[in-house]
Amino acid sequence: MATGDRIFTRARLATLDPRLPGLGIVENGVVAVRDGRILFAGDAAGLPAQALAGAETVDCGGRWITPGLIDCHTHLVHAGNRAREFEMRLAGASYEEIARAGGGIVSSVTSLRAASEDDLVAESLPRLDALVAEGVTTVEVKSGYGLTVADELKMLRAARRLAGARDVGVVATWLGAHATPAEYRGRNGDFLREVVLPGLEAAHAEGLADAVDGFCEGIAFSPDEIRLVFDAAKKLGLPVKLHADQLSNLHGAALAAGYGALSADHLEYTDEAGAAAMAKAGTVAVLLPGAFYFIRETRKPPVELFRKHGVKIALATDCNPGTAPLTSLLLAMNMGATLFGLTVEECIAGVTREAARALGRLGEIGTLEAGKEADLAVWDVAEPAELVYRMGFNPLHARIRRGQGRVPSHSNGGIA
Ligand code: DI6
Ligand code: FE
Repeated sequence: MATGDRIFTRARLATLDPRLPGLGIVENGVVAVRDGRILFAGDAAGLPAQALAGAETVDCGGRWITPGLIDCHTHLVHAGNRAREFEMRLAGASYEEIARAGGGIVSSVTSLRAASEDDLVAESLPRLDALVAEGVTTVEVKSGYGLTVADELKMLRAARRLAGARDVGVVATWLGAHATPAEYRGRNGDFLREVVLPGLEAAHAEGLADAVDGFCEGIAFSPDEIRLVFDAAKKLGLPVKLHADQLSNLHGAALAAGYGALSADHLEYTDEAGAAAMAKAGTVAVLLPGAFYFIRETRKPPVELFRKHGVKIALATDCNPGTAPLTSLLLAMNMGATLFGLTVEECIAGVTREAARALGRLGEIGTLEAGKEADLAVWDVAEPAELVYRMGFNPLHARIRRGQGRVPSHSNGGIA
């Protein structure tokens, strides 16, 4: 047995180990780390004696440890904001009026194109820091506001650089088929042929695309157009995912499942056939309650159907300037519970194990199991439900990424 570098002791674990029921709770837990990976996570009595040799012991004072949180759907890299548009909407302006006044997604595209790669990194870091401060150790970031080959690549390069600027894992997703830019209005076919498909190849060649996404919607791309993008992704060997059935039911969930998609996201209008297809394909339902809340949607995703068919459910922020200016995964969990009726277990699994599954990274992250990356969040909470229950309060005590990170030793007032 190898020697552990660090052993986190006196902890209560929510391991999310799928072999255990519920959250996979271990009351008298320890996590032993070696070379940035979990050597052992479980009951202290089962800690291999050899793991103790030469290892630093970190006393967690009885606090809870979960896997590091994973935000599996964001548009974190963007430029500018749409606060003025929000103000106009509050004053009663319609989406069309805002678009005519130069607002909407077009304004985000204009800002993005004007920004340099350095600007994008600088603008995105405060948003990333907000996520990291809540224990996020992996974040997915999409392109989709550049809508030229050069500007989409610029977004993804900025996304990659975030991983170097902070100790966080970044999964980058090509979302060229997000919106049709003004210069291609009414010519989606040309836009796909001239920008989305060649841009995808360029992103892949530069190692900038871990997955491929699209926005399948009446105001965006049709199912047939999405198929073109997915066929190209498959040829490159890239996994796919889809913004599906957010505002209407174009059967995007079933389309994504037909391609073996990692996830289908939003899903407010998904029907039972869509849920059944997702279950069969193992496609994760990524629910985005922040966008539902912000656009004051009233139709909820069919959580009961997902449960009935055994579709795995993840939760994410959808952090974007138009429909979800949200940088709190803890709040997304609370919204998942209050707005969509998810259980505490579903919410916590949704930002750990199921989020990892939605990124195709479950073999590496998302649970506290031997062999995985030692990404941990240590919480000052008395019970896991508190992570979902509070609004606007951050009980993170420490964040451990690949075994590294300081755990303050101060007392937390008696939780231990
Ligand atoms: N779903 C959305 O709600 C948006 N994009 C997407 O794929 C909104 C994009 C925006 O308005 O900036
Ligand atoms: Fe989105």
